[in-house]
Amino acid sequence: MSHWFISDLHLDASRPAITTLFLAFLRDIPNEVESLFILGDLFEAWIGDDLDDELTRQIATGIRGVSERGVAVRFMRGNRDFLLGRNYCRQAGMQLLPDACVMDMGGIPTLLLHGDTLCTDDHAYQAFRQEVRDPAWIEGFLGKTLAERIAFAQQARAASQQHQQQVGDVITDVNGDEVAATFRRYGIARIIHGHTHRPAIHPPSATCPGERIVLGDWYEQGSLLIVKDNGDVELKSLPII
Ligand SMILES: [Mn+2]
Repeated sequence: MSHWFISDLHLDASRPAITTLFLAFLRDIPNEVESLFILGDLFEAWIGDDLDDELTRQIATGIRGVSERGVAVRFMRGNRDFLLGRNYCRQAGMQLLPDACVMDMGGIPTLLLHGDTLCTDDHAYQAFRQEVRDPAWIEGFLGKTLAERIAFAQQARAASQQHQQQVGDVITDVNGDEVAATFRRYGIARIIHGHTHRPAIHPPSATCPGERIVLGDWYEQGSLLIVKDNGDVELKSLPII
């Protein structure tokens, strides 16, 4: 039995090849896989479970097919789809995980994260995150009309792109001290996260007490991490069909 991990698909109607790749990936997951973890940013944007379009329906049907074959599908929210709620999870047959989750994986105490909380050098983003994760803000936002929410999402996306260009690569990556502090805080030996779009397996080092595995995004290809029974890992990319 193995656990499979993906994140940062950023599914969007404007990139149909990735939707096709993901639906084929879902169909091909062997029944022997114990669970599929989706660690956030499954969708490029999410403005509420009441937005029911062709893409969200197709993806819900595809994911539900996997869970009906006995593979547990577990979803953690990312910074793009942090409003994805229980209704959509139910529709897709996936279990909603809290933002930080400790699990034993192949005998290794492992922390699962989307990854944005590790990027503490990006002060502007962390301030934005704190604002929009406030329950009162969320309630207010979900009370707006669909048109208002779509306009907000477009504006937030444009601002985020501009911000990333301005601050550069170092600021948007994880902060080493925060990573080390996170290992100590949770007492774990491995972190698996996405968000930074920098797929890699970082072994423990003088400054970092555990192993950090970063999932890749689904832009030019897919990206998959397999954690086997014995804790061994395989990080691979999936070519666009
Ligand atoms: Mn992200």
